Amino acid sequence: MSLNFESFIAYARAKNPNESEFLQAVAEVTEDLIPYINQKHPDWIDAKILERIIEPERIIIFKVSWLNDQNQVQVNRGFRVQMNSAIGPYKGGLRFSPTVNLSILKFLAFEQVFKNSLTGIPLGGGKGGSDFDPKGKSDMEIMRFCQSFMTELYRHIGAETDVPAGDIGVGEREIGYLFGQYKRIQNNFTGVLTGKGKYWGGSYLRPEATGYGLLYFVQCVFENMDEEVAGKEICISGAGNVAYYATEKAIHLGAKVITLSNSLGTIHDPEGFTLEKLAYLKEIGRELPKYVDRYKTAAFYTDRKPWHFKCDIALPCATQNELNEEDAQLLVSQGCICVAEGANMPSTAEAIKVFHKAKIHFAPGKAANAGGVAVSGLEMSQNWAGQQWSSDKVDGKLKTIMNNIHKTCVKHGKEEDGYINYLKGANIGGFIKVAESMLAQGIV
Ligand code: NDP
Ligand code: 2IT
Repeated sequence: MSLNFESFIAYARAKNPNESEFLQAVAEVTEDLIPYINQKHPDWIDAKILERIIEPERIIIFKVSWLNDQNQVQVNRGFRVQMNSAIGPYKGGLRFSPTVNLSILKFLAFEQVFKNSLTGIPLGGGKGGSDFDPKGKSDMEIMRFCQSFMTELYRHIGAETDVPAGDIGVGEREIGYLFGQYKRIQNNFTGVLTGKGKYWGGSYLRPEATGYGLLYFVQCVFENMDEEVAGKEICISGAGNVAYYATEKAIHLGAKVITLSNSLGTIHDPEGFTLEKLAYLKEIGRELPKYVDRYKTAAFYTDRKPWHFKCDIALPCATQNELNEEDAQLLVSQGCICVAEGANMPSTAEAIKVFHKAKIHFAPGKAANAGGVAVSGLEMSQNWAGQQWSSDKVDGKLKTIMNNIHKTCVKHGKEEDGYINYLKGANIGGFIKVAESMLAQGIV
């Protein structure tokens, strides 16, 4: 007996109708896992390991009512997808965005299982959030929303059960309000959330970790081909946490970042961002058009994505499916040699096919953006030990983890002609430990 990809996807589709993002993630992973299982572990077929790994262990959906500044009642929906706890407590971010739905959170939780396994830290996978839109809300509205959200979520999480963190729309401010409410309800101070502030249990370098880790991974890719990142031109999308610190680290490494973007449009600065320009970007927040008023050599486009500009390296750092087949073709035709995902699943399945066909280096999010959750894992270790490590110590560990993830990808993804299929390497490398652990723990 052997597994068949088409039949498996038909099974997944029948079980999860209308969940296009989740099915996209399932297909992206199982396309590599099915041949691997058929060849190396046919015994895992009867154990229904794939059917089990795509089924969330638990999903919690709840009402979040809160009062806006006009004392009007607002109602949102809260979610936590507890996907897989075979190798550790559920771990993964919370996303606050009106685009949030179950399909998106299930895809994120599923990807998180493999990503967390790749870090080498014992972390299971989960994801959560709300359809709450933080844009335009006052600080007090954000606080009231977070308090109401945690008033339900607290009973489902815990330092040894499920440890949420940030994602789109959730940063240190939101983690603060969520943590304050958890502590007030439970009357204990534990590492139940990561991404905490540095004075109250947070780890140094957690804010920077995803962006910095992304560049450390890109460095490994270039070292592996006897090249270096210095002097390369980079297009980055997004202008949030991941994009910002990816740009900062790229500048540290001597590369030139020429684009950043958000839902308003794209800044193209042919002279490259500098640390001073980045500080100005922080000041203007989402108002990217203001940048070109100050820096006259730059232009702002509402109709062009970062992928429309010639570059050596592309780093999508905004959101899922932001880079499609046409964008991929444009990147390849203009000489891009490396695409590394800071965001989760930013490249469509068709775009990935273009990268693989052109044999350019494609580093999927579950490998390339794992630095964020890795430092979250280090934050948990510091909380358990009642310690706070120096920034240098955390940075050293982050570099080692990204290096190890790169090695795992090479080990499982190197093809006969020497091309490294990082996606295959990450999928198989992340899967083995989780599958073995599930089997060892019986049919649960
Ligand atoms: P932030 O909320 O800090 O920033 C998100 C950025 O992406 C904003 O500039 C936002 O623009 C832009 N963006 C979001 N949606 C869209 C869209 N539909 N079109 C154009 N721009 C968009 O989030 P993060 O930086 O934390 O997250 C970015 C990505 O990285 C996500 O995919 C997340 O899952 C992933 N990630 C995050 C990690 C972390 O530690 N934070 C770890 C690993 C992955 P605007 O403000 O206009 O909406
Ligand atoms: O997608 C991700 O890895 C994150 N948003 C970070 C998760 C975490 O628990 O730090």
